[in-house]
Amino acid sequence: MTERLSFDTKPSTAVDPRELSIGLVHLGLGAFHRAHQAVYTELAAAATGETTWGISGVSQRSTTVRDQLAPQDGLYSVLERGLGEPTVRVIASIREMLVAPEGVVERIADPAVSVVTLTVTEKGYRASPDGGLDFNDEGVKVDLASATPRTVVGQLVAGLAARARTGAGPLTLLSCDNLVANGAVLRRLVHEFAEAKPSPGLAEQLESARFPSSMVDRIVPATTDADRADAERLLGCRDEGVVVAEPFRQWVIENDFAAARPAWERAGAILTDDVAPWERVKLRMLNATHSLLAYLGALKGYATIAEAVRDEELFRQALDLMTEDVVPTLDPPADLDLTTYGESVLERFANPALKHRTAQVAMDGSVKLPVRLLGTVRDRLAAGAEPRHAALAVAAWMRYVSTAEAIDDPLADRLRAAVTSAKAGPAGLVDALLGVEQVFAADLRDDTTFRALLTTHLAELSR
Ligand code: NAI
Ligand code: CS2
Repeated sequence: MTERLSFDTKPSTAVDPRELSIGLVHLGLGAFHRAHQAVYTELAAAATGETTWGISGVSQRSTTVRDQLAPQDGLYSVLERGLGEPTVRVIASIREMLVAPEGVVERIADPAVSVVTLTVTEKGYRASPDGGLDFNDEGVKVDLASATPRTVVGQLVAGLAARARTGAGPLTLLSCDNLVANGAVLRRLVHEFAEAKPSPGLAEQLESARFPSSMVDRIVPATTDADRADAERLLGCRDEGVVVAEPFRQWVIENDFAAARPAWERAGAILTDDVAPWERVKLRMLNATHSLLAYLGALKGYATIAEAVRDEELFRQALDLMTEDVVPTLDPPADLDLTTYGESVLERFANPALKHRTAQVAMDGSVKLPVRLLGTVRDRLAAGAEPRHAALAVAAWMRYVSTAEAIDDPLADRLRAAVTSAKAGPAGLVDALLGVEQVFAADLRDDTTFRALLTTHLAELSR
C-alpha cells in the first residue's frame, strides 16, 4: 500500500503549513479553487512571509474533498499538464476542511477572517433571471426560516450577522465564479437576503462589507484515476486530492477590500479598479467558444475539447465566433491584442494532455449561456448585425439538450418538459426552448432574426 501524502512524507511546499493560521474562508472547495486561488494564496504567503492566510475550505454538498484531504493534513498537489512532461506541486494553504453547514457560520464570523472567496458554480448563487435573489428557490425559502443556513447566500448573511453581534470587523466577499460582474451579483443577493432576514447590526455590517469583482482563468478539468496515478508516480506517495490544471493561470481582482487581504499580486494577480474589460473578454472569447466546442464537439462524438478543436470545421466555427461576433462587442484592456488572445485560447483548448471532457463544459448550460453567449447575441442584434456564430452555439445547445440521454443542468426537468412538449420540427423545438424564461428573456424569445438563425442552424444540425 503506497504511503499517503501527509506531513510525514515531508513534501516541499512554498509555506510551512504548521505555521499558518486561518485568515480566509473559501466556499466551494472544488477543483478550481485548489488549482487557482489556493495556489495564488500560497505563493503570496511565500513571497511575503505572512502566516495569517491559511484557508478554511468549505464543501457545500459532499464530504468527498474533506475525506480526501483530512488524512493528508490538508495537503494536496496540483498536477500541471502542458505540452511537455507533467509536473506536480504540493499545496499547503488549505488548513481546514468543513462540510456545510457545520462550522461554516462560526468560521465566517471569526475575527481573524477578513476575506471570503467563492467558487460555488453559476447555479450556486440561486439568482433569478433578473439577477435578484430567487425567493422561490426551495433552499432560500428554508434558510429564511432556519437558524442553520444551507445555501451559500444564507451562510454568508448568517456569518455577517454573527460578525455584527461580536464586533468581528468588516468582511470582503470575493466571488471567483464565471459570472458577469460577479461582485455586484453577489452583493445584490446578500443584501436582498439580509433585507428579508434582518438582525441587529446587520445593516451596518453590510455597509462596511465589500464585494469586489474578479476575473479568474485556469482550465481545471475534473480529476481522473489516471491523474491520481500520474501524481503518485511523480510524488512517490498517494494523493487522493490531486487536481489537474494547465500551466496558464490569470486572476484580475477589483482592488476594493474592507480590510486586509493576501498579497495576491505577489503571485501574479492583477489588482485593478475596473475588472469589466478583462471579464468581458474572457467570458465572451474563452467561455463562449468553450461552450460552442463542447456542444458541437459532443454532437460530433468528441469526448474532449482538445479533440473537438482539432476538427477543422469546429476550429473554423470557433474562430468565426470570436472574430465575427464577439470581437465587435469588446472594448479590451489596453495592450491586450484580441487576435493574439483568441489564438492563445484555441491553443490552450488544443492541449491534448488536459483531457477536458466536452460533457463537463456542456453541463449547466441554462446558467452558462446567459453569461457567456446571450450578451453577445443582444449586442450584435442591437447593432443591426446577425450573430450567426453565437446563434450556432445556442442551436448546438438546443440540439444537445434535446438528444442527450440525461441533462446535467439545474433546469433539467424544465428543459426536458420543453423538449417533450415541443411542436414537430426545428422551429417547434426552437420556440419551446426559447420559452424557457430562466434562460431567454422576452427580448430574445421574441426576436425574429435570432429565432430564424436558430431554426436554420438547428435544421442543419438535425440532418
Ligand atoms: P467542482 O465541481 O470541482 O466544485 C464545485 C464546488 O461548488 C463544490 O465545492 C460544490 O460543493 C459547490 N457547489 C456546486 N453546486 C452548488 C450549489 N448549488 N450551491 C452551493 N455550492 C455548490 O467545480 P470547479 O472545477 O471547482 O468549478 C467551480 C466553479 O469555478 C465553476 O463553476 C466556475 O464558476 C469557476 N471556474 C472553474 C474553472 C475550471 O476550469 N474548472 C475555471 C474558471 C472558473
Ligand atoms: C469551462 C470553464 O466548464 C466550463 O464551463 O468553460 O470552467 C473554463 O474551463 C474556465 O472558465 C477557464 O478559465
